Amino acid sequence: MGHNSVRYGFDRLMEIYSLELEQLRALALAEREARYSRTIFFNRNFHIEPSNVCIHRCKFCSYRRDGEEQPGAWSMTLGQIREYCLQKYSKGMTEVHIVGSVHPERDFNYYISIISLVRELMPKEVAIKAYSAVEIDDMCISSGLTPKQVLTQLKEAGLDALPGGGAEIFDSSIRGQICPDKTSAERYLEIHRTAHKLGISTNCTMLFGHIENREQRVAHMLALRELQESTRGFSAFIPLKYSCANNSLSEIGEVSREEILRTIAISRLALDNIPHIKAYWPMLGKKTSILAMEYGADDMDGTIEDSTKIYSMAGSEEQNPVLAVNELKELASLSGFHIAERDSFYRIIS
Ligand code: V47
Repeated sequence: MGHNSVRYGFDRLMEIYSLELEQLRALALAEREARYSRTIFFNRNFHIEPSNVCIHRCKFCSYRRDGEEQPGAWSMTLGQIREYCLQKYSKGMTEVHIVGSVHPERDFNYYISIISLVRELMPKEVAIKAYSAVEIDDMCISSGLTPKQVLTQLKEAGLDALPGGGAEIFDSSIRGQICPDKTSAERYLEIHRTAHKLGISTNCTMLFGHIENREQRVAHMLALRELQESTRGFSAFIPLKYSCANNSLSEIGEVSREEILRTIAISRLALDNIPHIKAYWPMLGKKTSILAMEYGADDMDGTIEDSTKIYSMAGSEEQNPVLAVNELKELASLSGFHIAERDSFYRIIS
Protein backbone atom coordinates (compact mmCIF):
# COMPACT_ATOMS: atom_id res chain seq x y z
CA MET A 1 0.00 0.00 0.00
CA GLY A 2 3.00 2.27 0.57
CA HIS A 3 1.20 4.00 3.41
CA ASN A 4 2.63 3.78 6.92
CA SER A 5 0.01 3.84 9.63
CA VAL A 6 0.56 4.24 13.32
CA ARG A 7 0.24 0.93 15.17
CA TYR A 8 -1.86 1.47 18.25
CA GLY A 9 -1.86 -0.93 21.22
CA PHE A 10 -4.92 -2.06 23.16
CA ASP A 11 -4.79 0.63 25.86
CA ARG A 12 -4.34 3.48 23.42
CA LEU A 13 -7.19 2.21 21.24
CA MET A 14 -9.46 2.12 24.29
CA GLU A 15 -8.59 5.76 25.01
CA ILE A 16 -9.17 6.79 21.40
CA TYR A 17 -12.53 4.96 21.36
CA SER A 18 -13.87 7.45 23.93
CA LEU A 19 -12.38 10.65 22.57
CA GLU A 20 -14.76 13.42 21.55
CA LEU A 21 -16.56 12.10 18.46
CA GLU A 22 -15.09 14.87 16.33
CA GLN A 23 -11.53 13.97 17.32
CA LEU A 24 -12.10 10.28 16.66
CA ARG A 25 -13.63 11.09 13.27
CA ALA A 26 -10.68 13.29 12.32
CA LEU A 27 -8.14 10.55 13.17
CA ALA A 28 -10.00 7.85 11.23
CA LEU A 29 -10.72 10.12 8.27
CA ALA A 30 -7.05 11.13 8.01
CA GLU A 31 -6.10 7.46 7.94
CA ARG A 32 -8.71 6.71 5.29
CA GLU A 33 -7.79 9.70 3.14
CA ALA A 34 -4.08 8.88 3.28
CA ARG A 35 -4.91 5.47 1.83
CA TYR A 36 -7.71 6.20 -0.61
CA SER A 37 -8.34 9.92 -0.70
CA ARG A 38 -12.13 10.43 -1.19
CA THR A 39 -12.75 7.20 -3.14
CA ILE A 40 -15.59 4.85 -2.23
CA PHE A 41 -15.12 1.31 -3.54
CA PHE A 42 -18.02 -0.88 -4.62
CA ASN A 43 -18.65 -3.90 -6.82
CA ARG A 44 -21.46 -5.38 -8.89
CA ASN A 45 -22.59 -8.51 -7.16
CA PHE A 46 -25.45 -10.70 -6.06
CA HIS A 47 -25.91 -13.23 -3.30
CA ILE A 48 -27.13 -16.81 -3.35
CA GLU A 49 -28.50 -18.00 -0.01
CA PRO A 50 -29.07 -21.73 -0.67
CA SER A 51 -30.91 -22.42 2.59
CA ASN A 52 -31.77 -20.98 5.99
CA VAL A 53 -32.39 -24.31 7.69
CA CYS A 54 -29.62 -24.50 10.26
CA ILE A 55 -28.40 -26.73 13.06
CA HIS A 56 -27.01 -23.76 15.00
CA ARG A 57 -29.13 -21.63 17.30
CA CYS A 58 -27.24 -18.33 17.39
CA LYS A 59 -29.26 -16.01 19.59
CA PHE A 60 -28.78 -12.98 17.34
CA CYS A 61 -30.03 -14.69 14.19
CA SER A 62 -33.42 -13.81 12.67
CA TYR A 63 -32.82 -15.82 9.54
CA ARG A 64 -32.42 -19.43 10.60
CA ARG A 65 -35.19 -22.01 10.79
CA ASP A 66 -35.17 -25.40 12.54
CA GLY A 67 -36.56 -27.45 9.67
CA GLU A 68 -37.95 -27.37 6.15
CA GLU A 69 -41.54 -27.48 7.41
CA GLN A 70 -41.27 -24.25 9.40
CA PRO A 71 -42.83 -21.05 8.04
CA GLY A 72 -40.19 -18.95 6.31
CA ALA A 73 -37.79 -21.87 5.71
CA TRP A 74 -36.26 -22.48 2.29
CA SER A 75 -33.73 -24.83 0.70
CA MET A 76 -32.79 -24.58 -2.95
CA THR A 77 -32.08 -27.52 -5.20
CA LEU A 78 -29.23 -27.28 -7.69
CA GLY A 79 -31.83 -26.74 -10.42
CA GLN A 80 -33.29 -23.80 -8.51
CA ILE A 81 -29.83 -22.35 -7.93
CA ARG A 82 -29.19 -22.57 -11.66
CA GLU A 83 -32.39 -20.68 -12.47
CA TYR A 84 -31.80 -18.11 -9.75
CA CYS A 85 -28.28 -17.42 -11.02
CA LEU A 86 -29.46 -16.90 -14.57
CA GLN A 87 -32.20 -14.59 -13.34
CA LYS A 88 -29.90 -12.47 -11.12
CA TYR A 89 -26.84 -12.28 -13.33
CA SER A 90 -26.45 -9.31 -15.62
CA LYS A 91 -23.52 -8.25 -17.74
CA GLY A 92 -20.79 -6.42 -15.88
CA MET A 93 -21.18 -8.27 -12.59
CA THR A 94 -17.94 -9.48 -11.03
CA GLU A 95 -18.94 -11.38 -7.91
CA VAL A 96 -21.33 -14.02 -6.64
CA HIS A 97 -21.49 -14.17 -2.84
CA ILE A 98 -22.79 -17.51 -1.56
CA VAL A 99 -23.64 -17.96 2.08
CA GLY A 100 -26.41 -19.75 3.87
CA SER A 101 -26.83 -21.97 6.86
CA VAL A 102 -25.38 -25.15 8.30
CA HIS A 103 -28.03 -27.47 6.96
CA PRO A 104 -28.56 -30.69 8.93
CA GLU A 105 -28.47 -32.95 5.86
CA ARG A 106 -26.49 -31.35 3.04
CA ASP A 107 -23.07 -32.92 2.58
CA PHE A 108 -19.75 -31.72 1.21
CA ASN A 109 -20.61 -32.92 -2.31
CA TYR A 110 -23.62 -30.60 -2.40
CA TYR A 111 -21.48 -27.59 -1.51
CA ILE A 112 -18.89 -28.57 -4.12
CA SER A 113 -21.67 -29.01 -6.68
CA ILE A 114 -22.94 -25.48 -6.05
CA ILE A 115 -19.49 -24.05 -6.75
CA SER A 116 -19.02 -26.16 -9.89
CA LEU A 117 -22.47 -25.15 -11.13
CA VAL A 118 -21.97 -21.43 -10.53
CA ARG A 119 -18.51 -21.62 -12.10
CA GLU A 120 -19.96 -23.26 -15.18
CA LEU A 121 -22.81 -20.71 -15.47
CA MET A 122 -20.89 -17.48 -14.84
CA PRO A 123 -18.34 -15.80 -17.10
CA LYS A 124 -14.77 -16.07 -15.90
CA GLU A 125 -14.55 -12.47 -14.65
CA VAL A 126 -17.16 -13.33 -11.99
CA ALA A 127 -15.42 -14.35 -8.76
CA ILE A 128 -17.07 -16.82 -6.42
CA LYS A 129 -16.90 -15.69 -2.79
CA ALA A 130 -18.53 -18.49 -0.87
CA TYR A 131 -19.07 -20.11 2.52
CA SER A 132 -18.16 -18.65 5.87
CA ALA A 133 -15.67 -20.40 8.14
CA VAL A 134 -18.64 -21.89 10.03
CA GLU A 135 -19.87 -23.61 6.89
CA ILE A 136 -16.32 -24.75 6.05
CA ASP A 137 -16.02 -26.15 9.59
CA ASP A 138 -19.25 -28.12 9.08
CA MET A 139 -17.95 -29.51 5.77
CA CYS A 140 -14.85 -30.72 7.64
CA ILE A 141 -16.98 -32.38 10.32
CA SER A 142 -19.37 -34.08 7.91
CA SER A 143 -16.66 -35.25 5.48
CA GLY A 144 -13.91 -36.08 7.98
CA LEU A 145 -11.51 -33.91 5.94
CA THR A 146 -9.19 -31.16 7.22
CA PRO A 147 -9.74 -27.47 6.44
CA LYS A 148 -6.84 -27.70 4.01
CA GLN A 149 -8.42 -30.61 2.13
CA VAL A 150 -11.88 -29.02 2.08
CA LEU A 151 -10.60 -25.64 0.89
CA THR A 152 -8.34 -27.23 -1.73
CA GLN A 153 -11.27 -29.14 -3.22
CA LEU A 154 -13.50 -26.06 -3.18
CA LYS A 155 -10.76 -24.06 -4.85
CA GLU A 156 -10.38 -26.71 -7.55
CA ALA A 157 -14.15 -26.49 -8.15
CA GLY A 158 -13.87 -22.72 -8.66
CA LEU A 159 -13.99 -20.97 -5.27
CA ASP A 160 -12.01 -17.71 -5.24
CA ALA A 161 -12.56 -16.13 -1.83
CA LEU A 162 -14.29 -16.59 1.52
CA PRO A 163 -16.69 -14.08 3.06
CA GLY A 164 -16.07 -13.03 6.63
CA GLY A 165 -19.18 -14.33 8.41
CA GLY A 166 -19.21 -16.35 11.60
CA ALA A 167 -16.62 -14.36 13.54
CA GLU A 168 -19.23 -12.73 15.80
CA ILE A 169 -17.18 -11.88 18.92
CA PHE A 170 -14.12 -13.97 19.71
CA ASP A 171 -14.28 -13.46 23.49
CA SER A 172 -15.16 -16.92 24.81
CA SER A 173 -17.57 -15.83 27.53
CA ILE A 174 -19.64 -13.73 25.09
CA ARG A 175 -19.42 -16.38 22.37
CA GLY A 176 -20.61 -18.94 24.92
CA GLN A 177 -23.73 -16.85 25.50
CA ILE A 178 -24.68 -15.84 21.94
CA CYS A 179 -23.60 -18.84 19.86
CA PRO A 180 -22.42 -21.57 22.23
CA ASP A 181 -22.62 -24.50 19.84
CA LYS A 182 -20.77 -23.22 16.80
CA THR A 183 -17.23 -22.92 15.45
CA SER A 184 -14.86 -21.53 18.08
CA ALA A 185 -12.83 -18.36 17.62
CA GLU A 186 -9.65 -20.45 17.32
CA ARG A 187 -11.19 -22.59 14.61
CA TYR A 188 -12.46 -19.52 12.72
CA LEU A 189 -8.94 -18.11 12.71
CA GLU A 190 -7.41 -21.47 11.75
CA ILE A 191 -9.74 -21.78 8.74
CA HIS A 192 -8.90 -18.26 7.55
CA ARG A 193 -5.18 -18.92 8.08
CA THR A 194 -5.46 -22.08 5.99
CA ALA A 195 -7.37 -20.27 3.24
CA HIS A 196 -4.71 -17.54 3.11
CA LYS A 197 -1.93 -20.13 2.84
CA LEU A 198 -3.76 -21.68 -0.13
CA GLY A 199 -3.98 -18.29 -1.84
CA ILE A 200 -7.69 -17.81 -1.09
CA SER A 201 -8.32 -14.26 0.08
CA THR A 202 -10.93 -13.73 2.78
CA ASN A 203 -12.86 -11.05 4.59
CA CYS A 204 -13.39 -10.86 8.32
CA THR A 205 -16.26 -9.52 10.38
CA MET A 206 -17.32 -8.63 13.90
CA LEU A 207 -20.90 -8.65 15.18
CA PHE A 208 -21.22 -5.80 17.66
CA GLY A 209 -23.86 -3.96 19.61
CA HIS A 210 -25.36 -6.86 21.57
CA ILE A 211 -23.97 -7.98 24.94
CA GLU A 212 -20.27 -7.37 24.30
CA ASN A 213 -18.31 -4.32 25.48
CA ARG A 214 -15.76 -2.08 23.80
CA GLU A 215 -12.81 -3.99 25.30
CA GLN A 216 -14.04 -7.21 23.72
CA ARG A 217 -14.46 -5.48 20.36
CA VAL A 218 -10.93 -4.11 20.40
CA ALA A 219 -9.51 -7.49 21.49
CA HIS A 220 -11.41 -9.08 18.57
CA MET A 221 -9.85 -6.62 16.12
CA LEU A 222 -6.38 -7.22 17.53
CA ALA A 223 -6.74 -10.99 17.06
CA LEU A 224 -7.52 -10.35 13.39
CA ARG A 225 -4.60 -7.94 13.13
CA GLU A 226 -2.27 -10.57 14.56
CA LEU A 227 -3.35 -13.21 12.05
CA GLN A 228 -3.06 -10.71 9.22
CA GLU A 229 0.50 -9.96 10.33
CA SER A 230 1.51 -13.48 9.38
CA THR A 231 -0.69 -14.17 6.34
CA ARG A 232 -1.73 -10.88 4.66
CA GLY A 233 -4.80 -12.71 3.32
CA PHE A 234 -7.60 -10.48 4.62
CA SER A 235 -8.98 -7.98 2.11
CA ALA A 236 -11.60 -6.24 4.22
CA PHE A 237 -13.00 -6.00 7.72
CA ILE A 238 -16.76 -5.62 8.09
CA PRO A 239 -18.16 -4.41 11.39
CA LEU A 240 -21.72 -5.78 11.47
CA LYS A 241 -24.13 -3.95 13.75
CA TYR A 242 -26.49 -6.30 15.57
CA SER A 243 -30.06 -5.75 14.26
CA CYS A 244 -32.68 -6.66 16.79
CA ALA A 245 -35.93 -7.68 15.07
CA ASN A 246 -37.21 -11.25 15.24
CA ASN A 247 -34.50 -12.99 17.24
CA SER A 248 -33.99 -14.10 20.81
CA LEU A 249 -31.86 -11.11 21.83
CA SER A 250 -34.49 -8.64 20.58
CA GLU A 251 -35.13 -7.06 23.97
CA ILE A 252 -31.62 -5.57 24.14
CA GLY A 253 -32.35 -3.19 21.23
CA GLU A 254 -29.70 -1.66 18.97
CA VAL A 255 -26.72 0.62 19.50
CA SER A 256 -26.85 4.29 18.51
CA ARG A 257 -25.58 5.61 15.22
CA GLU A 258 -22.80 7.33 17.13
CA GLU A 259 -21.61 4.01 18.55
CA ILE A 260 -21.67 2.49 15.05
CA LEU A 261 -19.53 5.33 13.71
CA ARG A 262 -17.14 5.13 16.66
CA THR A 263 -16.72 1.40 16.09
CA ILE A 264 -16.04 1.85 12.38
CA ALA A 265 -13.50 4.56 13.18
CA ILE A 266 -11.71 2.47 15.78
CA SER A 267 -11.55 -0.45 13.36
CA ARG A 268 -9.81 1.73 10.75
CA LEU A 269 -7.28 2.76 13.39
CA ALA A 270 -6.81 -0.71 14.93
CA LEU A 271 -6.50 -2.66 11.69
CA ASP A 272 -3.56 -0.90 10.10
CA ASN A 273 -2.66 -4.04 8.13
CA ILE A 274 -6.13 -4.81 6.72
CA PRO A 275 -6.56 -2.78 3.55
CA HIS A 276 -10.32 -2.13 3.50
CA ILE A 277 -13.08 -1.31 5.98
CA LYS A 278 -16.51 -2.11 4.62
CA ALA A 279 -19.70 -0.26 5.56
CA TYR A 280 -22.21 -2.93 4.59
CA TRP A 281 -25.17 -0.88 3.41
CA PRO A 282 -27.92 -3.56 3.52
CA MET A 283 -27.34 -3.59 7.28
CA LEU A 284 -26.47 0.07 8.00
CA GLY A 285 -28.71 1.71 5.42
CA LYS A 286 -27.38 3.76 2.51
CA LYS A 287 -27.14 7.12 4.29
CA THR A 288 -25.35 5.82 7.37
CA SER A 289 -22.96 3.89 5.11
CA ILE A 290 -22.03 7.05 3.24
CA LEU A 291 -21.58 8.86 6.57
CA ALA A 292 -19.32 5.97 7.68
CA MET A 293 -16.95 7.01 4.86
CA GLU A 294 -16.14 10.08 6.96
CA TYR A 295 -15.27 7.76 9.85
CA GLY A 296 -12.74 5.51 8.17
CA ALA A 297 -14.72 3.15 5.96
CA ASP A 298 -13.85 3.04 2.26
CA ASP A 299 -15.98 0.26 0.78
CA MET A 300 -19.76 -0.12 0.39
CA ASP A 301 -19.94 -3.76 -0.79
CA GLY A 302 -22.09 -4.00 -3.89
CA THR A 303 -25.23 -3.59 -5.90
CA ILE A 304 -26.77 -6.74 -4.27
CA GLU A 305 -29.87 -6.82 -6.54
CA ASP A 306 -32.24 -7.77 -3.73
CA SER A 307 -30.57 -11.12 -3.17
CA THR A 308 -29.93 -11.30 0.58
CA LYS A 309 -32.39 -11.75 3.43
CA ILE A 310 -30.13 -11.90 6.51
CA TYR A 311 -30.61 -8.23 7.36
CA SER A 312 -34.12 -7.64 6.09
CA MET A 313 -35.30 -10.50 8.33
CA ALA A 314 -33.50 -8.82 11.25
CA GLY A 315 -35.45 -5.59 10.64
CA SER A 316 -33.04 -3.50 8.55
CA GLU A 317 -34.52 -0.45 6.84
CA GLU A 318 -33.36 -1.97 3.53
CA GLN A 319 -36.13 -4.52 3.05
CA ASN A 320 -35.35 -5.18 -0.63
CA PRO A 321 -31.72 -4.16 -0.95
CA VAL A 322 -30.77 -2.83 -4.39
CA LEU A 323 -28.14 -0.18 -4.98
CA ALA A 324 -27.96 1.20 -8.51
CA VAL A 325 -24.57 2.52 -9.57
CA ASN A 326 -26.05 5.91 -10.45
CA GLU A 327 -27.72 6.19 -7.09
CA LEU A 328 -24.46 5.40 -5.31
CA LYS A 329 -22.63 7.90 -7.47
CA GLU A 330 -25.12 10.61 -6.54
CA LEU A 331 -25.12 9.82 -2.82
CA ALA A 332 -21.32 9.80 -2.80
CA SER A 333 -20.97 13.09 -4.63
CA LEU A 334 -23.39 14.82 -2.26
CA SER A 335 -20.80 14.11 0.44
CA GLY A 336 -17.78 14.99 -1.69
CA PHE A 337 -16.77 11.43 -2.54
CA HIS A 338 -16.34 9.69 -5.87
CA ILE A 339 -16.91 6.01 -6.57
CA ALA A 340 -14.61 3.38 -8.01
CA GLU A 341 -15.81 0.02 -9.20
CA ARG A 342 -13.59 -2.83 -8.03
CA ASP A 343 -13.58 -6.59 -8.38
CA SER A 344 -13.43 -9.02 -5.44
CA PHE A 345 -9.66 -8.51 -5.18
CA TYR A 346 -9.92 -4.70 -5.22
CA ARG A 347 -8.59 -4.35 -8.74
CA ILE A 348 -10.19 -1.27 -10.25
CA ILE A 349 -12.52 -1.81 -13.18
CA SER A 350 -12.27 1.09 -15.56
O1 V47 B 1 -21.90 -14.06 10.82
C1 V47 B 1 -26.61 -12.52 11.62
C2 V47 B 1 -24.38 -11.54 10.97
C3 V47 B 1 -23.12 -12.53 9.39
C4 V47 B 1 -27.59 -10.78 12.44
O2 V47 B 1 -17.46 -10.99 3.57
C5 V47 B 1 -26.34 -10.41 11.94
O3 V47 B 1 -18.08 -9.45 2.15
C6 V47 B 1 -26.71 -8.26 12.56
O4 V47 B 1 -20.68 -12.19 7.26
N1 V47 B 1 -27.91 -8.55 13.07
C7 V47 B 1 -23.16 -13.08 7.99
N2 V47 B 1 -25.91 -9.17 11.99
C8 V47 B 1 -22.99 -11.98 6.94
C9 V47 B 1 -21.55 -11.69 6.63
C10 V47 B 1 -21.20 -10.76 5.52
C11 V47 B 1 -22.08 -9.81 5.08
C12 V47 B 1 -21.71 -8.99 4.04
C13 V47 B 1 -20.50 -9.08 3.41
C14 V47 B 1 -19.61 -10.05 3.84
C15 V47 B 1 -18.30 -10.18 3.15
C16 V47 B 1 -19.95 -10.89 4.90
O5 V47 B 1 -24.30 -11.79 9.59
C17 V47 B 1 -23.13 -13.49 10.54
C18 V47 B 1 -23.57 -12.59 11.67
O6 V47 B 1 -22.47 -11.95 12.25
N3 V47 B 1 -25.76 -11.52 11.46
N4 V47 B 1 -27.75 -12.09 12.21
C19 V47 B 1 -28.39 -9.79 13.03
N5 V47 B 1 -29.58 -10.06 13.58
